[in-house]
Amino acid sequence: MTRAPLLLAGMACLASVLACGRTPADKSAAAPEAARAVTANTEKSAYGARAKAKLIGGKGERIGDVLAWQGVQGVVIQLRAKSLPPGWRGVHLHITGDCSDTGVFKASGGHVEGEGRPHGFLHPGGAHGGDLPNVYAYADGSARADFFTASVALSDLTDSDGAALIIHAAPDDYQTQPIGGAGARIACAAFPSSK
Ligand SMILES: [Cu+2]
Repeated sequence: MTRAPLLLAGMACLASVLACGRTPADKSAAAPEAARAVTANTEKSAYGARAKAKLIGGKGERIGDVLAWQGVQGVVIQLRAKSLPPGWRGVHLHITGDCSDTGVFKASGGHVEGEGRPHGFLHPGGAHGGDLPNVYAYADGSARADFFTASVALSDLTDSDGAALIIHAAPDDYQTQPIGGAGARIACAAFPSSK
């Protein structure tokens, strides 16, 4: 995505989807009110719109899927992965939907920065619009997480250059610049451009 100003001023919400907003299953009951709310808050993303991305590992092999789903207040991002190194791993949204440089994944660019704040949920001036909480990979390499962020809209992820979800080799400490000490990029999922 580009560095356009954020559509929402709030920090990313770290609470669970159930605690923080409506679940996707509530769509039918909430739809009339949701349409008005999205107009006010996200301007260009339709409530319920979705974008799917294939998660690839360091050799280009498919190791999972990422689904981004526009809610009323922000985006739910569902990560389903396997074959990761066990332990905590940093996860961020990067600015370009390009995973073509397999195993390096620098083509995805830097973090979605939003309003130009520094990286890190625990940085006093943070955070990047693309910051997400760490994910834990179990001993079998599998990881599952549902994230919610109010710092991006789905249309930011599917803009003219797309966006990528990157999994890093180390966990994000949420403070160190510029990426929380999360190290190398070990997996990449590119959201396609919708334009
Ligand atoms: Cu990153």
